[in-house]
Amino acid sequence: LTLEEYASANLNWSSTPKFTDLENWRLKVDEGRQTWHYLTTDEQRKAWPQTIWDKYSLGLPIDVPDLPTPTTPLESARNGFEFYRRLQTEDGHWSGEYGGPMFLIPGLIITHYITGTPIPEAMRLELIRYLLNRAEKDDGGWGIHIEGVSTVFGTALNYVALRIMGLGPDHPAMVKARGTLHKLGGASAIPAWGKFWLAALGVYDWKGVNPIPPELWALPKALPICPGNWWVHTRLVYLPMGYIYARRLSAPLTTFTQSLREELYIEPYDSIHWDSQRNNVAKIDLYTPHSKIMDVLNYGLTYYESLATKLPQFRNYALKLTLDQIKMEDENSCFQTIGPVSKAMNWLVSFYEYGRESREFKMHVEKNADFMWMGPEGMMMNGTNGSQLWDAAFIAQACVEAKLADNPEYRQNMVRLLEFIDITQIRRDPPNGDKCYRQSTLGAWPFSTREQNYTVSDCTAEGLKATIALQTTPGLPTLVDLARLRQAVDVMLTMQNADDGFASYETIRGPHLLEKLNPAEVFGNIMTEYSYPECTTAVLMALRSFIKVDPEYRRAEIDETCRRSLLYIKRVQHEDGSWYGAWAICYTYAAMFALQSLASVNEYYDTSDHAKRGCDFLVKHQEADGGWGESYKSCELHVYSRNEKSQVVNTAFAVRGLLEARYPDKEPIRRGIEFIMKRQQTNGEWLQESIEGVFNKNCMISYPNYKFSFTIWALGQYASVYGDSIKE
Ligand code: LAN
Repeated sequence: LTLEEYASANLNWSSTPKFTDLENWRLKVDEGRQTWHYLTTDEQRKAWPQTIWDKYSLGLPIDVPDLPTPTTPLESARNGFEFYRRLQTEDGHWSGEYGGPMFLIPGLIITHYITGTPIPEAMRLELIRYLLNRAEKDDGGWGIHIEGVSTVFGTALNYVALRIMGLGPDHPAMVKARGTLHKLGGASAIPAWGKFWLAALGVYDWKGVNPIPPELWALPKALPICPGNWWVHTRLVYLPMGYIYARRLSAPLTTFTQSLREELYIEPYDSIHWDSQRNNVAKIDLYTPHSKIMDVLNYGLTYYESLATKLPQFRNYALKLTLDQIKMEDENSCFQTIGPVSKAMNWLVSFYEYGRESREFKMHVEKNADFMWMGPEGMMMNGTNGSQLWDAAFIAQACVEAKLADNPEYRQNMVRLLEFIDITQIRRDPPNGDKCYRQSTLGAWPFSTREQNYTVSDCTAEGLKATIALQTTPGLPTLVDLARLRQAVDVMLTMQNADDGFASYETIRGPHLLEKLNPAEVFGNIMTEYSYPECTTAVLMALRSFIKVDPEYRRAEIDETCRRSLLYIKRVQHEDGSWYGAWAICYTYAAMFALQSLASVNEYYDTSDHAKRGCDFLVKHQEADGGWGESYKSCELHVYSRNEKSQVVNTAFAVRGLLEARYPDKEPIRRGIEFIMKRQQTNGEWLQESIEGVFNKNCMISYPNYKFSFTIWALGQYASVYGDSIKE
């Protein structure tokens, strides 16, 4: 069946349908590239047997022997790695799901529908299974991320995705979700990005969408409002959005979309006053309300829109600029784009601009696969094309700290890991870098794969640290030579901000005042880059480890950069001793980094008021069971929020922070370590607990590998400081 036929088939599965046979799924890896394949014949299955990491990812039982009960931290770390090393893929990295956000699958599926691109059958079934599994138990809706409460954004979009994939309106899950959507006021109050997708599908009127003028791309870079000065993710989402918006492109009305128009709203579609919907956002969804200036600007731009259609020359010129930018972004990222939102949108643009038979369109279809991940609950769309380099860099450093890297038994694991880090370093600058506002990439490490091709400050830093840590381990080869280490340093040295900190992908290019024009409603701090304690510490520590292997190279600049980084870390510490973490949950995560920065210049608990206050904050939040458990609410609310249960990952963060700062009382640290050891399973593994990561303050994202890398790291670090004994 085509998608159109599925969508109008109104399937009403009374019970759970049969999904796929999980034993047929295989993960293919190639230089970090991860794609899942569904085998359909016995021949294929015989030629390509299921691996243990396939089974582990799918939640199938794996046969891993029990290990002797560890009595010391290093034994525990070793057991952990005994288990974890079985999951290393043949190209040397550790794969893993990178889900969490619940607004990614809908964009992809809506684009499949609009472009008439069939969804491979196994994928369609598993996407359905995932969305059904991820529906809120009580009300059947979806939130902005897997642990959040149901919102209009999550519920309306995932409802549409399931309807497109073939669930009929009378399917019990659809009835329940629709009930929740209607209770929340219906889809008219969906946030801006939801309005965009629904309008593209033809079930929301473009009049109800605030203007997204492509003319922005004609502005000179000297103006702060030029998109070249925004945070790169925001700029690259609004790029294709502007194209689709300016041309008001919607899928043709069919009986199916007609029906959606009736299902999604609590009022008759034709009676909706679209002009009043532009600023209508459901209360439950709203995280960053529009500023007054934003409303005034939108008012002016709406007026401009009525002119733009009458003056097509300027609009067409702007569309041409937009297309050039999209083309450069597609080519520079091998059609993956920087992230999953722009991925679907750029694909949609390639359909309207070049057509289904074009190379661009076909490349986009092919690279969609890089974002799809099969987990125990079904198939999800990852937040990037994976977290390959990031996870590899952490486990490498953890293994060195826990004395696993120089263990001859693990030499093969370490060599393959180093080979992966080696090939993932980016070896060139993007062509037309200036024209498309790109940061230099030569020598940088990306978050996922080299092909994805984006510099990230702290990924470069962790990549460099991991390389040096492995290459200085006796018995391991040198694959990345000094010239390439220097290139990594060169990139980092271009990235310090005027406020002395380091941001994520680029330097801060526009004033933070631009946040007043944040149009997304559901995210905070997305308009410009910001400095972060995590990124700043990572770079600082990378530079400190670099000078040990190359003491002369650009030494004065390095020293100055480090000095200033420290000023930043101290300046952003809060009154209560805490630091806010922007990329994982939350205060425990940031404290681990910040305390490390301080320790690098011998500022410890006993010698530094900053370190002392940082430790006191951590210790104050230790739970009775010896662990730390922080909830994602910390990120949203900017106050430390307790999780229902202590978490091994937060505990590892906190313990590492205290160890860095040489907290004088061993007992809280020892109890944290004991907690991590107690949570370890008899086969060496740690089980998945609450979600670990975050972005833009309001959306959580999974880092399942942290439960291995940071636990092993903390265990190793404890042993380095106190010796390999857990005794009081
Ligand atoms: C990531 C993932 C990694 C993360 C760290 C390296 C951990 C961080 O220290 C720097 C920022 C970075 C690179 C980061 C930025 C924002 C990303 C790409 C994500 C959190 C993964 C998903 C998110 C992306 C923006 C999701 C799509 C949503 C939009 C709002 C466009």
